[in-house]
Amino acid sequence: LGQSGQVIWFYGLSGSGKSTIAAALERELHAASRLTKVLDGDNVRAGLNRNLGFSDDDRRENIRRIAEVAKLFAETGLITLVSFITPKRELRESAREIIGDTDLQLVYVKASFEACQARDPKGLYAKVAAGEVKQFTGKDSGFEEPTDADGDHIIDTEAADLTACVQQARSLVR
Ligand code: GGZ
Repeated sequence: LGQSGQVIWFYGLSGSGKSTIAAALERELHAASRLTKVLDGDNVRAGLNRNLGFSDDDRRENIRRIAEVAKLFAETGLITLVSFITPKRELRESAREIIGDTDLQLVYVKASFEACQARDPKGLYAKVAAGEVKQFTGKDSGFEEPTDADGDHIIDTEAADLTACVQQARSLVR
């Protein structure tokens, strides 16, 4: 990608800890005078991708656009921290094709549906239980966990505390 940019792509269920880890890592990197950009639902689905919902086709287009934008940011030398569910292997592979294998680290932020439901940081799982959210990942829309063959990094947020999770992510920064 030129310069020294890279993309660290956190994926996993809603409430797994992706954005929390990305935000904490960004603070650490800023303290070390590194330039970063976080891409997440709050700044991409709210703007560039506001016309997209949660059908399989819309999720595919969501991820395609995010990968293209992440590539552009990384080309300018930014450490680009991406935080989206990215529920299917096919979607993760499409990001790999767009960004290129050497400049992309895929990181599965692992937490079970039950753990995410218990955390429910935004009250979304309660709405899901009440039948108010359709096509919800892990319920009526699928999530494929990586296999060993995918070679993705795994950060288990049920097994390690936030500090340890952030250090694990930090070790991926070049
Ligand atoms: C999954 C949904 C849904 C449905 C709204 N399914 O934890 P959050 O709330 O703040 O972040 C989640 C976000 C997921 O969007 P992504 O762009 O990451 O998904 S994907 O990669 O699959 O395109 C969640 C909220 O949007 N949300 N409805 N039905 N998550």
